[in-house]
Amino acid sequence: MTMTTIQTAPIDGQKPGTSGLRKKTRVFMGQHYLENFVQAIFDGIGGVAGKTLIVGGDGRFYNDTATETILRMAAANGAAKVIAGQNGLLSTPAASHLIRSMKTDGGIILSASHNPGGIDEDFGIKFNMPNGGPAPESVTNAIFDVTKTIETYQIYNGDTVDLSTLGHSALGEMQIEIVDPVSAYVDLMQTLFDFPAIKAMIASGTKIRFDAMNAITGPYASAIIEDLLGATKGSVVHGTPLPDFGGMHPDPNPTWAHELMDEMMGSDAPAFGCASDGDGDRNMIVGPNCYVSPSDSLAVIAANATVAPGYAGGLKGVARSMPTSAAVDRVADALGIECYETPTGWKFFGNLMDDGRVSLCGEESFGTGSDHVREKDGVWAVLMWLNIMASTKKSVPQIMQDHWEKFGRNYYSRHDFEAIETDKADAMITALRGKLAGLSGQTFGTLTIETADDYSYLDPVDGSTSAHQGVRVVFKGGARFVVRLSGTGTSGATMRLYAEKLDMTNFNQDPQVALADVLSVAHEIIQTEAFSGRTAPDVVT
Ligand code: VG1
Ligand code: CO
Repeated sequence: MTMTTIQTAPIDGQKPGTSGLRKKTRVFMGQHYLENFVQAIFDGIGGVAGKTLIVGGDGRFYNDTATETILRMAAANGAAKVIAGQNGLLSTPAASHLIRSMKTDGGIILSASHNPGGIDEDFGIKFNMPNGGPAPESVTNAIFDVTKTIETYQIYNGDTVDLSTLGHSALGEMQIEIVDPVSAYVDLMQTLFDFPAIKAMIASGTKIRFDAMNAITGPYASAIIEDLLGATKGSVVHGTPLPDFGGMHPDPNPTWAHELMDEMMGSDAPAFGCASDGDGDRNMIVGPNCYVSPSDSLAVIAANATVAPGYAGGLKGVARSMPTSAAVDRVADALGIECYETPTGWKFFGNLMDDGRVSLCGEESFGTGSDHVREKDGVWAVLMWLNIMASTKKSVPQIMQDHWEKFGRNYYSRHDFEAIETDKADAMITALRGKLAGLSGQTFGTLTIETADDYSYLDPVDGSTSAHQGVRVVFKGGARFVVRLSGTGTSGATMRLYAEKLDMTNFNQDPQVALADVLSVAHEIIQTEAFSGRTAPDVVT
């Protein structure tokens, strides 16, 4: 047994953001960087002695080394067992499922999600609780506190670790189980969706394109969509997880999944197009010539979920992040179920799901999921859409048109201004906050401001409060814009500007045209150009 206590010292800036700690890969590769944070996780959750953990990641560069380090540190810290995905791979939703189904004490997920991967790109790590969901702020704060005082960490140096062979082994006293990353997840999906109906739809000629963006969902999508549901081989593209995602930016939005968008907007488009992100928790849905905004996707799923066997009993309630459009609120109203609004980040949905208040959750950032796990789930959303198409016998454009005719259309768009110098972005937000009190009643063209505030969330389950979760300005009639700074970036600050406007009669405008007045008032109030020098967004979704 070669268990070593290594002397270390606090490293600045190990504060988890919206979804774990994300930094440049080379930062994580720095001396003691990963080890300090892993020890802080262990200490922050009250130690891991006697506990069982799940470990896995999205396969990006450094995933394998980091997995092995975590195993060695878990062994030295007295963990009873670590269950790891083969070769260190697990999608985020699959990890969440294993944490829950194997009744473990939580898990560590290695991913920077939709951020690019590689030695010069991004890496990340987060802790998920025994419920399978991302650690809440109370826990991430405790972890951060440990990073500020850490003096030593424990690591086990004997023996080699074989991550490639399925089955049981040991590292010192700690048991290791290497599991197939895909099979348990595939079993779960079959309990939720009508596979025979989807299979029949595909057999009758419905063509699918799933762009896995060289990230983690390739093996999951091939097993489900090609092998089980019978889509032709090649329906899944970019299906092999690569350490640098083959240079792709694995963020499933129209900008980064442009190959898929080109195909779906072309003359020979498949009936259904979709993409997922680095770690498999995001999804984009596209029909022929018909991009589905994530907020609309959430609303459509809420309105139709009962077609899927796993949801046939109805939804308990729904939840959306504050910047997500109110399209789902209108569906919840019609269904007579509760709709909760939470801050950005999946960690805020966990309590609502655990408390049995909601079955379906979503974010405007291409995240949808349900209480089958405690993470958003890209492949799940794809299967839900396929189930809806198979059951309603409608195409994606028909589903959207019918939905808007019934509920109205919440025109929606997010504009991202990336890598603004941090002090400029901070000054911009500070100035904006300072203006809020005086805004209500002011008129800009045809828009009059009704309310303006800095969103603060009171968790109805545990009573905790999360303040400063985004500035929101609501106009008379319900149009609004929201501004917040990203908590997942690794260079500078990214300002996200979200705009929304409900239209009950005109459903086929370009969202950028429909929202032009809201966006222009937003920039007038924010003073974007004066503070940041930016005149146009880097990414529009
Ligand atoms: C972004 C999204 C947020 C999402 C988070 C993690 O956060 O806006 O909705 O929950 O990423 O998604 P931010 O703070 O950058 O706006 V994932 O798929 O990157 O784990
Ligand atoms: Co992700």
